[in-house]
Amino acid sequence: MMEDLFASQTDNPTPLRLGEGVMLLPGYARQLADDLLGDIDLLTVTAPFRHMLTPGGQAMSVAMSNCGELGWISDRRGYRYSPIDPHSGLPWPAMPAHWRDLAATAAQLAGFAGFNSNACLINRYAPACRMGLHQDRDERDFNHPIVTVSLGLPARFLLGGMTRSGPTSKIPLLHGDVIVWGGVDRLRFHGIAPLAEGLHPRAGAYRLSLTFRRA
Ligand code: MD3
Ligand code: FE
Repeated sequence: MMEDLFASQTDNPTPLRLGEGVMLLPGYARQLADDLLGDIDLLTVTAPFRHMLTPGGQAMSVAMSNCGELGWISDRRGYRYSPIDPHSGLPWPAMPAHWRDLAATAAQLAGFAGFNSNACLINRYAPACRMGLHQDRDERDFNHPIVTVSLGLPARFLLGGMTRSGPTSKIPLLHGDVIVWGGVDRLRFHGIAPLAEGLHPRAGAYRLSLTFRRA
């Protein structure tokens, strides 16, 4: 009985509105999570996780890879999207069709019909890894939403406002949670608090996030 309740919640979660353009779909990707983690293992044979350099020359604590037509990269020359993985000199691996479909369906549930992502940044957090407050503004058209899937260890997501200073709210993100960010909230400052130690039954000592974008 309880299992049925949870199953239906996962299939058809009640979207929680966290802001005018921010929708949390709790557990929406939970049933796909094992497949997604297996796909990540395959994709990162071709495009291994690496610690990119900030423009200031510091290695990021989060390890990153990408799939899709374009991948987000950072180095001393700045932040940008590239069709080529600078590590291998090869195109990024293709985005699995079911990944793109998951992002499009989640966006639609949140009220953004027709989201056709062409870039997926794969972030891997080990304990103590963090992502400082920033805006995502390397994309061409901020009218497209961003869809994030969280896998593995739980994280505390920090949601700020339109400036770097000012209060942030902390939102727990759990294995299988999906968030859609768009509209007036697309350019909000956001980050991830330092990851707590832990072991996840499927993902081990990591949190992985998939961030789908129209670059
Ligand atoms: C909130 N990643 O890759 S979710 C990033 O979980 C990034 O790995 C975090 O921030 C992670 O850039 C946070 C993604 C996210 C993306 C865009 C947003 C959150 C957002 C835009 C506005 C508000
Ligand atoms: Fe971001």
